[in-house]
Amino acid sequence: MWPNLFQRTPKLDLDPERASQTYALFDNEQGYQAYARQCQQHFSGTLDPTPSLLQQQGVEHLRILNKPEAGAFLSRTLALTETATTNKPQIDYSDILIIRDKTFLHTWFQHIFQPALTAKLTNYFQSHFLIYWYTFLKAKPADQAVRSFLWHCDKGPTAHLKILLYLNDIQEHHGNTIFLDRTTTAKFATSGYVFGSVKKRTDDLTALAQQEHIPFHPLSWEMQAGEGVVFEPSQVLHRGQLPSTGFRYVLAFCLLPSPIPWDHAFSQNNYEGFRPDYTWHPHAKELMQAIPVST
Ligand SMILES: O=C(O)CCC(=O)C(=O)O
Ligand SMILES: [Fe+2]
Repeated sequence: MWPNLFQRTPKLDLDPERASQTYALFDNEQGYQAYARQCQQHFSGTLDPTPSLLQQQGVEHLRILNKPEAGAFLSRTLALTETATTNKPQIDYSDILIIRDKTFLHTWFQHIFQPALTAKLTNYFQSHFLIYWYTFLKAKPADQAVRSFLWHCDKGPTAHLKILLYLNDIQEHHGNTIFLDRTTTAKFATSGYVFGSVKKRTDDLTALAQQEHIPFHPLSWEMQAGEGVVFEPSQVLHRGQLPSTGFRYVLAFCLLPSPIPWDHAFSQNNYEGFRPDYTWHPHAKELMQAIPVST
């Protein structure tokens, strides 16, 4: 088929001020930078001075669980999850699966946050960290990408991370997540693409990259069950790639600095995230108050 040469590229919503305004909102006005510093002051452990790939480029591919463990977690979870709670299916084609068994969750999360991963995250934040929220997503095959499946950064503080743990092999679904590193993203932020309106997101940044002379080298991996990516969602552009041949099961974690280790924060918080609706505390001091820091 001939490409439609007359089709005009949709106009992107560009505003170069928007990225710095968004970072200032969370980091300064909403107190998340001061919160991160406070958490660092509470930390008395040792840190590794060698920068990880995560620190260098804002995204790193990881083996988190071995394949049998990932398979066991997935089948056990699917058996425990009676009903999939449909979350805005018209928006991002994902169901959120609710895991109610808290002992099961805690055991699995301890498996996931092994000492090596915990050390990497601690090195990144230079403090303890906590699970701000987690979500278990079942993305269904669909052909029109929207929202998370278009290039975007997540609004939020600079000091925050996301982990996407893939629980089944890419060969089962052909979905994925694609990233641009922090340096490339900063160039797109200067061009005004980052944090534009959801309606003006695009799945193809090559034309803007060419126009702005931005080297364009997206990063992605052939994700196998048990592999994951950890990334800076507010500082690296990313987009999901919709599954086409089966369900894509991903366990996602949103992580923030913490004055106490993640498992204390998690268990003291009734094995729940700190934001059931996935929004941000209006001010980070409200989060600090919600964390049981023993003095
Ligand atoms: O589903 C994906 O692969 C991307 C999800 C995403 O944008 C996010 O977790 O922030
Ligand atoms: Fe995102």
